Amino acid sequence: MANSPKAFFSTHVEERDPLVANALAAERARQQNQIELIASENIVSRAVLDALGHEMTNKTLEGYPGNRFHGGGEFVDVVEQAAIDRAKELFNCGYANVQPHSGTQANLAVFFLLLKPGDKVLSLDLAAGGHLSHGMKGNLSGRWFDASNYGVNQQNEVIDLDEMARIAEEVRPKLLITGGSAYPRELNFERMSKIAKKVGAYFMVDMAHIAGLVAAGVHPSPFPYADIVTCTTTKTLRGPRGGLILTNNEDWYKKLQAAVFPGVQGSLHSNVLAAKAICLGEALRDDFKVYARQVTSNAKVLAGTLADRGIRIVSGGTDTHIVLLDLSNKGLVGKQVEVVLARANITSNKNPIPGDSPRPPEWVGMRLGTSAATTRGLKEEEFRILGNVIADLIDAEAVGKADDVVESAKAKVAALTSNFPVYGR
Ligand code: DSN
Repeated sequence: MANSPKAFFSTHVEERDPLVANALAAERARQQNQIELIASENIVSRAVLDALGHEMTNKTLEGYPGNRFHGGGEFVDVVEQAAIDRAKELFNCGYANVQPHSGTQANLAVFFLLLKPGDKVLSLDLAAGGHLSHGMKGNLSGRWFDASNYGVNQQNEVIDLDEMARIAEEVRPKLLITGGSAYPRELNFERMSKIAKKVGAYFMVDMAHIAGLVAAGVHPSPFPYADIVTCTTTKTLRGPRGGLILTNNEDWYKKLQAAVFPGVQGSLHSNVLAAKAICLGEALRDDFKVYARQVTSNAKVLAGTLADRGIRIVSGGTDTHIVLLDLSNKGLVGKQVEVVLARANITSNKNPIPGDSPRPPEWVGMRLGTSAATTRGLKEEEFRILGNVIADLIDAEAVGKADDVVESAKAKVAALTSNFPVYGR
């Protein structure tokens, strides 16, 4: 392989690095041939991919638009400012920081802003759908801060707000957090903000999973109730990997800039800021509202179809894109079902459910999400088919007869994937 600059700038990955090229090609085919039901995933637009693969990735910058530590930032300023303006318009708030490299980084910046090591936080239990960056012991948030949890009511599996209020009185946290990664129901931000206020806590909403639903008005907005809001741009919002921080508290604007940079991050990811601007622009369009309504409608159909087939849905249903299954009455654990669904080209993940074992191999939960398949164009009819395919596989796996149904399940999935191609394939 020639080493001249000309060759360096013109040789594509297939020639330069066949190992990586093969993996990229295989991943492209996997995404085309599998139905993606992992709730945190989605499929970004071609325009977002254009930005992620753009030369803007070469630009190193620290600081904020118009006030950088390096020269040559004028075009990154354009995209970062567009992302800020669009995030503020989309979520109807006064401040947006669009630089966090992930949702966890965004949460860390909020901790950096509001807390000192040892301060108390109160967040949703991981098994009830919370997130590891809200105080899990293995995460910095749990190592450096004193975290307690609230959970869901044992009967209806919905967040027990009276219990949350009682625990908040007992713990007296400095920060009350809601949101997470596997809670399928609508969050009552108004009541939670009152609970926080009563005990003198700041109220933070991590809307990582539901940001797209909030943007489209399909889920209530955390504003005006939350003091501070974080999210990823990845999930229902359908953008690149990255985070956002939003607030209406003017006293925090300057401190938040410093909390992200240099508080918890160094230089920004220029090309990702361009991709964030694009996805936020897309989310302002009317067709995004149509997509978000379809996401929740599809989730209701999926939950209903599975319930009709005797599979227990945690909390009895869903208000979001998430459908959480309890496989215990089938005598199965989540991992078994994840594997059998994968054999039929359906991608999913095992997940704890409220009260589940702390050991992942013993989790009896399975989390499904409808965003990515909805982006492909699947509607209620296709989700009914998919629900029945999933139920067939679960029922067969429960009696050790998965081999009998995998091929027919795979054929039904193949019909869906070829009727609903991604990226024009
Ligand atoms: N929090 C993880 C999830 O929900 O799958 C990754 O975003």
